[in-house]
Amino acid sequence: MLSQISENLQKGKAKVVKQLVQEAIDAGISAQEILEKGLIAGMNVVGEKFRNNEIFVPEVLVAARALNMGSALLKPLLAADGIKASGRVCIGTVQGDLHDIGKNLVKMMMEGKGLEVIDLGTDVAPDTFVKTAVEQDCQIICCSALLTTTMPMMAEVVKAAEAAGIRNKVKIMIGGAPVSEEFCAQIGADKYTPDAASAADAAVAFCA
Ligand code: B1M
Repeated sequence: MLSQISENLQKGKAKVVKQLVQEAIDAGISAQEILEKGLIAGMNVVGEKFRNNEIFVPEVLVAARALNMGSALLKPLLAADGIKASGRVCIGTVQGDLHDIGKNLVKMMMEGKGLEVIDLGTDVAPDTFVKTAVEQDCQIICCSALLTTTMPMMAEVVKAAEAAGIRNKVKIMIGGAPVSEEFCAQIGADKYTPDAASAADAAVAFCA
């Protein structure tokens, strides 16, 4: 069932994906397993084909739409499964970068753990992250980047937090396909996590 979800997602068959996700839920498969082994597994194949020029932007977008339709069904279940935690987080994709699929998954997993998540969307300027953290009293700023050319904006977020005098009050978490542990240390951010589930766990630990 999970591989059928993955295959149909790759073909962009959003309605079929939605139906299969519902069937998987009804069959008692956990929301996290459906997300990781069905939807994200399918999107990873799409990413690989896009990289190899086997498919192009329109195919990627229909696959992304199928992922979103499937994950919408999982959202309330992830929330119900989650260990409740209290904390407020702001999240966004950094300036110059419009990729939001991974960021939305991180948001969903964090909400599933009971965190309040302020979604700043994509193409978010460093000052917007910092202004939001100050005004909304966020414990964590979460930055996502998918392009090697936009990763340096994460360093700008760290600098903006320092300049605003909030660096010791707010944790800065980073992630996205090109980001790494080494890069995190290099720019002075607090935590790199490779996937949405570990990002949510780390955020809960910071807020505890
Ligand atoms: Co873009 N794109 N794209 N793209 N795209 C990549 C990233 C690329 C690797 C494809 C390739 O191989 N050529 C490449 C980047 C190369 C590089 O920088 N070295 C690339 C490029 C070049 C571009 C454009 C420049 C293409 C062009 O126009 N010529 C352009 C840039 C636009 C812009 O941003 N300014 C572009 C556009 C697009 C689309 C619009 C078509 C679409 C985005 C749709 C959308 O997001 N709404 C798109 C997509 C879908 C991709 C690929 C195929 C898939 C990305 C994705 O959603 N993956 C991608 C290829 C690839 O990754 N193999 C590619 C699935 C998602 C679940 O994974 O986002 O990594 P990911 O998130 C994971 C983890 O990384 C982590 O959790 C998630 C789930 O576990 N995570 C975090 C993410 N954020 C986190 C934050 C955290 C912690 C964990 O803490 C805060």
